[in-house]
Amino acid sequence: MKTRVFSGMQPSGNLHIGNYLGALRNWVRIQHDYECIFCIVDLHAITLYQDPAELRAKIEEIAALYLAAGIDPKACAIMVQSAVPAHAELAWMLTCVTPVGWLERMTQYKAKGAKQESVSDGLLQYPVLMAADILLYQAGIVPVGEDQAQHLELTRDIAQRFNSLYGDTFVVPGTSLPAVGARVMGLDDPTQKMSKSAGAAGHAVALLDSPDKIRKTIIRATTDSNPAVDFETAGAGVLNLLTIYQAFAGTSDEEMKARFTGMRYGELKKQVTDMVVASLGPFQQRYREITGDPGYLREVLTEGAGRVAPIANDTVGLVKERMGLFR
Ligand code: ATP
Ligand code: LTN
Repeated sequence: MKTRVFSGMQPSGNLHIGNYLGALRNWVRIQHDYECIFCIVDLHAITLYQDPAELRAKIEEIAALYLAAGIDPKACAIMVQSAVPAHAELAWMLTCVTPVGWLERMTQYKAKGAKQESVSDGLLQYPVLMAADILLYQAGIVPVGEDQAQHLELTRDIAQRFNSLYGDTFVVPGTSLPAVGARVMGLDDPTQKMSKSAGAAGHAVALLDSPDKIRKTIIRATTDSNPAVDFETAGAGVLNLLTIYQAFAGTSDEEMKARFTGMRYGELKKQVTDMVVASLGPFQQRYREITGDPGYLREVLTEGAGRVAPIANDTVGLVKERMGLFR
């Protein structure tokens, strides 16, 4: 049997090049090597308030972006988390084997919680639901960006704790990070990771931004006080621009040095812009084609949920058996 892969994104904002380079692109690369499930994690999105009408529209937008990036719905299941109730059911069972202290230590919880006046219990439980997503399908590999590495470590801890309390039940999953682009930084502030929910103009390049908007965002990107590119002393902003170029172009480290050493920042930004615009063009064209047929999107999501539900239900059945719950 092929190893199973599971990953997901929250329908909580506009997908950006960090989401693409850190995760989505790698899903496309590995989709034929494994049995893949790609999820739109709407239950995660509501850990922070979402406008209901916007959330519903975003769910379909993310599905269309998965397809536009090249995910093949015949080879992979594309599904919405809330369409398979077993995600929430398993999350509760895992909550009961997870010490609160493990959750309070999560950096995402601390960062997102600090921005809220009042923090929902859901925000604290967020990584347990993520563990449920993965363990429900006995996934062996989880391709994500670097910011999710801590949550995956917690998933492994939860799986191991459950296995030792109740007997071998869950596959303990591995993390898969890309070599280049695992952590794309904000263009306005290269000390912060590029994030969907950051919101400030000039922070991110969204996958659906027009060429003109992309150009304006990259031209304004924070650099440093050097006059030109020097790989030894470059600040985080310049390194981030170089990473974005390298990730899209697939250039080796040596080629990057040969091409960019001594280049003035105006020219660097122009080359990065051209690379990003050229890479996103075909992607945006496919997105327009896909969204022209909303019936097709719904079909893909219904079929995806139908395909994975029996796997999810089997796991919940097994967990109920192991824990002594009523069957
Ligand atoms: P939010 O700001 O709403 O938390 P986000 O931009 O962090 O959103 P997620 O939906 O949380 O996006 O992440 C989806 C995937 O994209 C995850 O695998 C995550 O690791 C990856 N990812 C997110 N931001 C970046 C980034 N700046 N660089 C590389 N990968 C990223
Ligand atoms: N927390 C993840 C999204 C997510 C996920 C998952 C990723 C929810 N469930 C399961 C991989 C596997 C994030 O990117 N913010």
